[in-house]
Amino acid sequence: MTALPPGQYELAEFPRFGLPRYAGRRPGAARARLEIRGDVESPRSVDEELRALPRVKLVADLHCVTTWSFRSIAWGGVRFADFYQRVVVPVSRPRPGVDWVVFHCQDGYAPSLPLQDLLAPEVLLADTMNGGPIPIDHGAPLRLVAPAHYGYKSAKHLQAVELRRDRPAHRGVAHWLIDHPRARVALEERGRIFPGWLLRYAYRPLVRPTIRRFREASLRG
Ligand SMILES: Nc1nc2c(c(=O)[nH]1)N[C@H]1C(S)=C(S)[C@@H](COP(=O)(O)O)O[C@H]1N2
Ligand SMILES: [Mo]
Repeated sequence: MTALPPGQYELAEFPRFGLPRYAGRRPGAARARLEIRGDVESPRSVDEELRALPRVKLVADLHCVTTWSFRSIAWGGVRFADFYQRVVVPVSRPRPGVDWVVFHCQDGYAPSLPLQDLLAPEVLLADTMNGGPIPIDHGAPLRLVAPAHYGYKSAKHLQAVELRRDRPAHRGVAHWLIDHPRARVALEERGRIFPGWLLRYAYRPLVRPTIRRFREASLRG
């Protein structure tokens, strides 16, 4: 097995994780459908179109910015690039210059990434995990899988994609200091201004309490 990226350590179990304020928000699983909106000529809700795309499988590691990684998760779904080129472009017709995507989740979480990064072949809209439907804790009914980016970009419980001509000024995930526009794992882009290696030490003590917090929230249902 290949080495972990800089500053990461492996967890033996796959935790439910996020910013503590999202721990208590548990969207009910529903059929995967996606709203396309933003700088497009024709905002639409797609459902059948999503199901008609070719299905792919991908085994990938998840790297959380707080330094834990969970390895070899088997995802199934459709490529984001296929969704963009075969559904978004013909159906919703993005306006010229669209180069950012904001992912709106059922729990209010809303990370964003450059469109260019999302067109990489390993970026999926996933609806299965390890051979079954994605469990609610891990993002049902549909989640983004973007293995080259820290976990905070991989939107769970997806409900809408917003296309934009610029990076949103709003706080989509958290304070701007901890929301890097690209958050590439290989370059240790954990946040802004502070170098990634320094942020390791700030984040690491938060891992255990956050896992506990999310587990307790899940048990309460
Ligand atoms: N909707 C939503 N997506 C989310 C989060 C969240 O709280 N809500 N947390 C993010 C963070 S910080 C990480 S590390 C991964 C964790 O995925 P997991 O809960 O399947 O381990 O989900 C990301 N996507
Ligand atoms: Mo994370």
